[in-house]
Amino acid sequence: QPVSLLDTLRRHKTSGQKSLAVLLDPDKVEQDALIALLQRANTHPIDFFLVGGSLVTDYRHAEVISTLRAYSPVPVVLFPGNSLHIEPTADAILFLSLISGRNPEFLIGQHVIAAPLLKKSGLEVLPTGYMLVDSGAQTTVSYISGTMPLPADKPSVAACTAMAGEMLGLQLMYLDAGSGARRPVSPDMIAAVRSVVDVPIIVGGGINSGEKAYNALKAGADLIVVGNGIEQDPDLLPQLSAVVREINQSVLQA
Ligand code: 1GP
Repeated sequence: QPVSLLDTLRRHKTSGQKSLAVLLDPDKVEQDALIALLQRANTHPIDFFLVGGSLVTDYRHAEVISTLRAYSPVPVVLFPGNSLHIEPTADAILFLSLISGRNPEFLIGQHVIAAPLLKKSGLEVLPTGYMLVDSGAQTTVSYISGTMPLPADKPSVAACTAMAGEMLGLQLMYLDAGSGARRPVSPDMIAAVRSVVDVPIIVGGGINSGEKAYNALKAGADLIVVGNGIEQDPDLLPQLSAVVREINQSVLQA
């Protein structure tokens, strides 16, 4: 029986342990750079890999996942943009309902199409309330999904959205400023969501320094997702990994 990632995330949330996920965009990832990253991850651990994105032009999910499998025991979670992005060789899938938006296609439509495929796939399905947060510029995901992001300076709107998502039965909340966001989700917004829901909180988009990672985790994120930051500067991995480990050490010692 494989370990349930949802159980792991819930357990970590309860004990205050934080995690780091690296997002790999299958369009951009290069084999040599990926292998180098995986070797670095032996000394600077990563807890999860996310594979995907809102717009994928070269469907290389299987190839990327097979490299991950060859070099790393770290669980692989799909981060799909739509119902075409299902790759059964991953461990799990973020089954994202775009609750910050009002486009039925991304709230439930794509899910209906994906459901029978997911049932057969053996993937662990992680029901996730996905909240896009305005980052000052239009992101690919906002354009592709045809939705307006949550206003960045309205933590209470995010909090009510997350509450509703939890009441609807969603098991994780993902606050995303979008890939390459100039401004990450504010600690105030993360804290506002943290104060009203019990489910683990994922935060991503524009986290490109140890300080931003620390601020997100301290505000209440359980799992941070970093894509562009590490892609552009692989030396960021040791810093981010250290931030997560230091918080976890202090939790263990408390
Ligand atoms: C985007 O949350 C992810 O959906 C990661 O964003 O590439 O900016 O780290 P970055």
